[in-house]
Amino acid sequence: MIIENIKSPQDIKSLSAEELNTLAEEIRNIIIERVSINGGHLASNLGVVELTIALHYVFNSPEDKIVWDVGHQAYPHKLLTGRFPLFHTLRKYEGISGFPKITESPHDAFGTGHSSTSISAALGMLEARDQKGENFKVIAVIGDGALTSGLAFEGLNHAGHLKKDLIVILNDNEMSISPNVGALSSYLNKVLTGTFYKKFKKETKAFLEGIPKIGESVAKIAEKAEGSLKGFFLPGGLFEDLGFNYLGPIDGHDIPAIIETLSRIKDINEPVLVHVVTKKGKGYKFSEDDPCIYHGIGPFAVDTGVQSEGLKCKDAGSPSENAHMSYSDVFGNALMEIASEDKRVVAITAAMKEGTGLAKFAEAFPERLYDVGIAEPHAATFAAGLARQGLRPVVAIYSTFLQRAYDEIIHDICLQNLPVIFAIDRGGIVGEDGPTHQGVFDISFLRHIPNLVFMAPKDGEELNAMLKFAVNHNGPSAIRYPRGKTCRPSDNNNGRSEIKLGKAEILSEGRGVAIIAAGNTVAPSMKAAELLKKDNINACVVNMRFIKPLDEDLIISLCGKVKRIVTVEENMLAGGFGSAILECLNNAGMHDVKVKRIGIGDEFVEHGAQAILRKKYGLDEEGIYTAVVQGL
Ligand SMILES: Cc1ncc(C[n+]2csc(CCOP(=O)(O)OP(=O)(O)O)c2C)c(N)n1
Repeated sequence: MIIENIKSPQDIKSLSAEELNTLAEEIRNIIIERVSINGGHLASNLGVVELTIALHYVFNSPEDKIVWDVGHQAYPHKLLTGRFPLFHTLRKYEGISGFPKITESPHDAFGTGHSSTSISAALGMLEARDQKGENFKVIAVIGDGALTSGLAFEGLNHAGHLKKDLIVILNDNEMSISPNVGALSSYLNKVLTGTFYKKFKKETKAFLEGIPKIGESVAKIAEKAEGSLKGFFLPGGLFEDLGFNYLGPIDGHDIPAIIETLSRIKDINEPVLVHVVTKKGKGYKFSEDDPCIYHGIGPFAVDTGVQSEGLKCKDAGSPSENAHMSYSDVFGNALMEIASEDKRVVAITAAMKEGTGLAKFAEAFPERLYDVGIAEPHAATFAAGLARQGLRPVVAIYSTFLQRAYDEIIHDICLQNLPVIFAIDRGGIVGEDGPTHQGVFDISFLRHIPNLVFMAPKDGEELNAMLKFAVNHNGPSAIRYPRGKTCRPSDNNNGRSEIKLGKAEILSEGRGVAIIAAGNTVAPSMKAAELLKKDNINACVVNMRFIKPLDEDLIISLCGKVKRIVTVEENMLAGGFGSAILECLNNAGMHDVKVKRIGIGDEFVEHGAQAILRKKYGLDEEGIYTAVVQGL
């Protein structure tokens, strides 16, 4: 195989066009095979195989910096930059990451996982280069989905002003995770269908001829290529108005065509945007047919395309089947039920309709579902506007992406006490996606905001009840739940008391020690209590339910019965839920009770299976058991 001899991108520069195509085929097969075993991002990677080969052929990484946006499409890049021998460890604990990571390879110019950072980061690198008098190129590769974010536009705006030689490759596959949405997407579509072609053709030629030295020859190539490459050069008025020279659209699966284009724009000393058209999921029938389902997936059978856990999005059951459904699906079903009775309820997603369990809601209430694109800050303030006028917006968002909307939550929603509901999915340890995606900060960054009511359900039934509570609460609220399946009610002693503002529930009575948990740490705490019983230790287990307001009465009343409290949270210890308990005890002058907090210390949580990571941080039943026993 050619790939076996590619130790660095230098090794592809001597390959013939035919060999480059064979290499593309090999890379595609390796990715399909590996993702079918390890899970990961499939469709986005299959779409950029040829583009990645061409980029590495033309530019000299790591001197030249290729900055991937989101980074979920960096598998071909990893394979071309010396990581083929390690590729079997993709996304495994202590293996290679599913995203670019600067500590993993000098070829990973910038770490990422959240979208729309590439243009800003690339521009910063260029500016640093010039400040230091260095000499290299910087290329930002951004998808049409990632381009919907305000951050990307802030970068474009600044780039147009600085007029550096930034190269932006727009990888347009007309898809975000689901089909891309919004006015920008329609604009790109118009460009693709050639609406503007005739009108601007002359001007484009004039622009190309205006490029010093190489301009004339580029214009000739453009003319020659026009027939075969379907409109080789078309102007993108929007980008030109922002100060970019626009080239494209070009076929992103035609390696010689991309190489030729990149070689010619490489030395232009102004911002250039190259519009590359690719097919998401390219080269694997199932992902070409349904790039949404094969965007990010668990293990699957290559010949049938069927995932071990059944395909997502389409198989959510009814609310009564909550046990062993995913939290996302429980949420989606519960919201449908609530929305059918309460016309005020609308749902908002930031390009994550499927992931957050809103696909069925979108089908049932298309006019009440807003997909705002990858625009979390806008999602929050848009919700504030809806709430201000009497609606009950439910913003479903992953914990990690909610980080983007911090100021909007404080300034636009909580300060005005507006009834926006945040359904915070993937709160806690998410696993293989790693440190960019772990949802371990939300308790710390939300629990100090005045007016916000903040809940965490112990299981699917409780999520359902909390959502109903939140919709009827006259102020902002947030419900945090984890990635994965819900547990059985029996895992939590069948606890099912009514949700009351700021009230916890005791699931297991005991003396001497109390384990206080919130959300998905309740079930392992109950299991730990079972283990403790075998040692004749009867621990009291509290399901806190409300991280804010905290049930201070209950905590203080516990102090009469216990000398030790263990708190358990899938969050940073700093400013987390255990800290809230400490503050409560301190305020009440309860200095005799010892508190042991289990959670994440001052470090980022690396990638790996959820179970491995929970064990590492002592968040599983053995860890909780040990923390109790060691303190006695
Ligand atoms: C801030 C943020 N919000 C949401 C996501 C989740 N997400 C990952 S990839 C993606 C779609 C990206 O679409 P595009 O940039 O067009 O890339 P493609 O997958 O189509 O190649 C989304 C919404 C994210 N990574 N970061």
